Amino acid sequence: MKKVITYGTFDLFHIGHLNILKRAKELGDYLIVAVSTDKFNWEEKGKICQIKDTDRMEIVKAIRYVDEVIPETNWEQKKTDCEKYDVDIFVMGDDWKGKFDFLKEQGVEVIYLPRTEGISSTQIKQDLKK
Ligand code: C2G
Repeated sequence: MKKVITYGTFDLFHIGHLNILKRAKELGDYLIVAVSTDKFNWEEKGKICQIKDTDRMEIVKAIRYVDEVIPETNWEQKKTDCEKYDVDIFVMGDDWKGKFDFLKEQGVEVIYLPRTEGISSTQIKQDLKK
């Protein structure tokens, strides 16, 4: 069984999120998604989410392409997650291109997929403010 993992905030879940999860699942048989906690988002990304982390995890878990959801609490966990879950493929949108290539050293295939143009949680929030 080929296992795939990806990471994200998935705030205000939108088609860009769905597209990456769909394409990630197409690369294997089992998709694990690590969803950033509110604490991690605030402390490490300076992001305040509109949707709290427990709800974001529940929404992602309900997506048909997703087999398992885990919390993302720090930047370092990718290495240990890939070992712990016996991951074959690590996937991220190409806005992260090159940032996680170190995972190749532990035998994980690293794939950056093109982002979906014209949509982002930040854009949605800005539009709502107008
Ligand atoms: N994404 C996409 N197209 C968009 C928006 C997002 O393909 N229009 C992808 C991103 O590239 C990412 C995933 O959807 O792979 C989740 O995006 P975010 O929720 O914005 O996640 P981010 O803040 O990039 O956090 O450790 C990694 C971080 O947790 C990633």
